[in-house]
Amino acid sequence: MLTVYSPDHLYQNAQFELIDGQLLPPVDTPKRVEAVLEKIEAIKLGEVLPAQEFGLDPILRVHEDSFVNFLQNAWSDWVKEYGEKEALPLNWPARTLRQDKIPEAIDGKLGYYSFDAGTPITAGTWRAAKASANVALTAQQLLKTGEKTVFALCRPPGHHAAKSLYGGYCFLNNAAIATQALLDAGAQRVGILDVDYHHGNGTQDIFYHRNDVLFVSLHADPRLDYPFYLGYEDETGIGQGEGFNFNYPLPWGIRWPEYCQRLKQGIDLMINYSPDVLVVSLGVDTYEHDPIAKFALTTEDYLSLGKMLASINKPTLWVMEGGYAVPEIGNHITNVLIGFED
Ligand code: Q9C
Ligand code: ZN
Repeated sequence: MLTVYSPDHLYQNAQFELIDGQLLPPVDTPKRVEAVLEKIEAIKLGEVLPAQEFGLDPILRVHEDSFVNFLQNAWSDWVKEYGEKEALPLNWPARTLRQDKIPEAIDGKLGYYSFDAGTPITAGTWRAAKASANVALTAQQLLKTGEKTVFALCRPPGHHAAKSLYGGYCFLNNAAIATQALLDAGAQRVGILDVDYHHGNGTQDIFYHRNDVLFVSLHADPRLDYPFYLGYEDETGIGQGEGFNFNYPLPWGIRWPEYCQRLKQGIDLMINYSPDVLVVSLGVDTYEHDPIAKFALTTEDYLSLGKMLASINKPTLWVMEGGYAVPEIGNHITNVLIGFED
């Protein structure tokens, strides 16, 4: 299997992250992707190709202009006020506050365009986020030119980023940008299967009103876990998109036998939809020893997961999302990809 990789992810390298009431070393570290790359090279999974530059157009097909503009300028605006410290929001336009005014001050803008304080903007954030989108777009292009399956080794991840919201370590929604590019190039239907531990709130939101994308997500129950405010079972799409969104909220501690049953249901929905292309938001934070998550999949289970997704039998674009057990992350990602190809 081909992999697409960009070293520019190294530019997202925060000093601190606000997590569980403390400023701690970040959970989303550059080591995650470097460990996956090393494993891919060690087992000779296939060629590793660099990302091509696609410019802003495919990004603006998914994200709002003003949001992209904000991401490009946030660091320099922040530095003018506060110096070179991580930019983190402290205020949000919650419930009864106004949603229709975009503040001029950077503090106001950070809150307006974010939904958590755990996603630091740094000097290199925009460069890394853009490169990550280019990784997914390059993989998408390879698929269009006849590859059956390609792995986009994206970082920062993307599935929490909505049209004009960042959070959950995500700035640009790589899977959504690649999906839209596939549709713009002539695909009629794209299926997105999100197996990251966390609900793909950004991806769901982007395609919620549309019937040209089927979104299926398995994730921790939002009653108990991040991102908390989306990902319930009764979110089934709106308007033309009704019936094209499926959420499977799962309990903490879930093991493979039960997980596999729900995954099978999601796969059956996908087979029934018969997409031209399958996009997989691949997070391996479902691992039993993941430092920020509470499912209980084992290293071997990822082989089975990959094998199961092969039964959908469609051209498949893999987009890397979460997974924070750095010593094992390479095994888990490659197990999925090997299971799929076997
Ligand atoms: N108590 C992805 O996996 N919150 N993002 C962690 C832990 C943020 C995860 C809090 C989790 C974001 C792409
Ligand atoms: Zn996750």
